[in-house]
Amino acid sequence: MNSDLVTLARHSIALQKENPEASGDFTLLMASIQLGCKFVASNVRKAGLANLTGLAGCKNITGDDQKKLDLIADDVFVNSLKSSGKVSVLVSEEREEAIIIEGEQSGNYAVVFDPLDGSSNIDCGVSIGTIFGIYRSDRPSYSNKDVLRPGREMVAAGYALYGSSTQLVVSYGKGVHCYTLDPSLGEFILTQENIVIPERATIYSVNEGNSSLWDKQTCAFVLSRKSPLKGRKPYSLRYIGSMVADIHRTLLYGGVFLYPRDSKNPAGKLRLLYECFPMAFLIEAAGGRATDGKDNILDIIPTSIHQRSPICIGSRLDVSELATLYMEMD
Ligand code: AHM
Ligand code: MG
Repeated sequence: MNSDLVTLARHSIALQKENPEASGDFTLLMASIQLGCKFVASNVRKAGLANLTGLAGCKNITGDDQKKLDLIADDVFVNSLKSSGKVSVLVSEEREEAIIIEGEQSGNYAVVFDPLDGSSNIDCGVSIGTIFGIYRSDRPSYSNKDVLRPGREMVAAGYALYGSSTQLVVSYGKGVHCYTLDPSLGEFILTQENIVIPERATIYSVNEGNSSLWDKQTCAFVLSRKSPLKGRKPYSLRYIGSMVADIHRTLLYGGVFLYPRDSKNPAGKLRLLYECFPMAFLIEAAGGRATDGKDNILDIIPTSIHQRSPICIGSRLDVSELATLYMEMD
């Protein structure tokens, strides 16, 4: 039995030892994110028992039906992050406007998050997650501008996966680390350090039911995975419909996950700030790549907090092949 437990706090403090500017604020901010994740994990586990499944009866800003757990998760993260005293701007998928925190409760970070991603899967017990990205925000007056910045400027990003176990996957800029919740201790314990994504793998992940609406580059790319050139193996299709679960598999096993633009959704479906950016931040830190077809996802400058983006993300060589198709086919 391992008696030298490396908790997330211990690990992140150790990683920051070389940073002379580290004040401990980031560790406190991460503690508030961990608390939110533990609360959501516990409620996801008992959702069917505690009457937490089903719709709340309202829609969010991007038109999705909100589930009861969407709203509970949102409240828990907002309260936990606000009370940390380390945050000045909060953007949640579930709220139309950014929350600006001024005065004594305010701090030097801005956090963007999707409190419960993949929530259409709650009622059937499929894995769901929380996604977050963190910017530093040192200005004296705080506004949306603190988060309308390229994803590359984030200082950390991560997701919690509420699956067969609860796992928190985080990058503080360099490396990607996985912490697993030990329910008996209530602590996230380091279980994988410096995860590296395979540079190619034979898995593709996309909602192929939309294929009649795709552009020709996406059609050609997906066809090239299923019917590859001689000598290459056809890829397997894996699609859960929960971005966190699909990206977690992609990070560990490699392959490519796509949510492309289509004729009904010309900007794609997934949200840039709190879905695409954090995932691209993690996958790049693990050696992979993320593109919208033309630009690296992390280089896009958002113009609004709920902006959508097409995304192709995963193993470097696979993603590069889609980027090449976009360059070659007009
Ligand atoms: P949500 O934020 O409303 O849960 O929607 C995002 C989810 C992602 O987790 C997932 O990748 C995608 O929507 C699935 O969409 P679709 O059902 O169109 O395949
Ligand atoms: Mg979402």
